[in-house]
Amino acid sequence: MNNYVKKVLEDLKKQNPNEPEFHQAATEILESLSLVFDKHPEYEKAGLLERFVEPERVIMFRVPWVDDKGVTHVNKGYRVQFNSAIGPYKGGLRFHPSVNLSIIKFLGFEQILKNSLTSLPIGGGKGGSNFDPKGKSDNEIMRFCQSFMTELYRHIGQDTDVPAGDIGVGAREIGFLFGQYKRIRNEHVGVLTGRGLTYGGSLVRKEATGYGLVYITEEALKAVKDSLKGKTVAISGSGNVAIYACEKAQQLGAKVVTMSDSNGYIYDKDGIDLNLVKEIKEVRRGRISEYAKEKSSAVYTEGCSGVWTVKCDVALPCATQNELNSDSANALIKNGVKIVAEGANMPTTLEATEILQKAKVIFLPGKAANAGGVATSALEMAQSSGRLFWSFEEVDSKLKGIMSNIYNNIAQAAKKYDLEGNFVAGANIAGFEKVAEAMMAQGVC
Ligand code: NDP
Ligand code: 2IT
Repeated sequence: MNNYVKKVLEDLKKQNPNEPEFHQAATEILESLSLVFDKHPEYEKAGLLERFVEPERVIMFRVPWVDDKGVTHVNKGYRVQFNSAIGPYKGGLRFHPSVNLSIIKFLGFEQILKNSLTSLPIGGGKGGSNFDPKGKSDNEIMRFCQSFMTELYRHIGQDTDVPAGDIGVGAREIGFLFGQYKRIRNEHVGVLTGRGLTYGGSLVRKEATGYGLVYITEEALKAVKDSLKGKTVAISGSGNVAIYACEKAQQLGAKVVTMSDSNGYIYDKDGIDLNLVKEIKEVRRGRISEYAKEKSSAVYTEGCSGVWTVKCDVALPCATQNELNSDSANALIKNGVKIVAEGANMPTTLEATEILQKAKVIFLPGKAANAGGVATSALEMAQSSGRLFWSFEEVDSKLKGIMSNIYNNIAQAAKKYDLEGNFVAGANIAGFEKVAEAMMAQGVC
């Protein structure tokens, strides 16, 4: 590894102890960038990498709220404004009990390069809370969101920082967060994306991450003269990304046989009945195990990692970080998997990624493969600023174009550095080149 890059990575680990997820993301990214720094000694003089790995701003705050029984709770709130070189900070909010600074920093760091890959003018940020929305009433969710926004509002803005959804933050939460922002600021602006269609949202945003994931998967298969038609697909998760990845894969003629949640997974030999999944997850807010109770062709198994032992041609991890480890990678390879595309952020461990790449499985990293969500968020921002509302077809065709462009850019960047077929390196390099150029142009800041 380039000596400068190595030193910055070592210092990062020393200066940010107890942040394993941030170390993991930084290790993958910096290893890929080593060759870029060999070519650009001027970057070291400008302290570019030290600046790149340090968030511009980290905001941490208390979120007090009162439950339906009158009991007061306090959660931790975060917003990491990582990099604004190419545009206002942009990235989702995650509400999940596991949320901590390390997780928000890894997500924010990835987001910088992901957003750059979309070719749209958005910087990188991420936020969230260790609040657990599961089992809470709508009123409790509303009070929590109002309290969260009562602090966050002063740090965000349509030209400053534009949050959106992520795990545990969907249409309901975005609505409550937006309502509170509007009330405090007296401004109806595009300060959050993923808004409802009646108050400034964009068509296709709900579907965008899953659809985009499948569009880029199809693009990668096309490059090897193949397609999704007739393929067996394993999907993990049963949330926003998983549901719309399943929908588009089915539309393109694939058979999706699995979905999961944090308790277990279902295998349906006849192919997933997506209407039933939507009813269980989007309407009832239930568990995926209910599917097998209502569908005789399906089997439910406790534990979520077993999903990767199901025979498939295409694997789409769409749940959470580090859900696909070396054992899972080996099981997928043994069953003849052809392509793994990450719908979630960093779902594959570093070791599993290496195993898959060595076995010549096409591997599309999350920052490229799941960029369709944030790209469509940027399209929502454009519509908000222009006071416009584009048709479904218009947004969908832009999304398709963006995903195809991302595939070509990451393939070419890998080729340029003699790493053909290494889409991890390609995505990191292609994403970084634009950010580096913008940072250099703006001086030491
Ligand atoms: P949702 O909250 O809609 O769904 C999350 C799904 O993943 C649920 O099925 C959930 O199961 C499962 N899951 C969450 N945490 C865990 C865990 N610790 N172990 C096992 N399963 C888990 O979130 P999204 O679909 O929006 O997000 C999924 C992934 O995609 C995340 O990594 C997110 O960062 C990424 N992503 C999301 C984008 C978006 O636009 N929404 C854009 C790009 C990436 P359970 O219900 O049991 O918790
Ligand atoms: O990880 C992600 O890219 C998201 N959760 C979506 C972010 C956004 O701003 O739409």
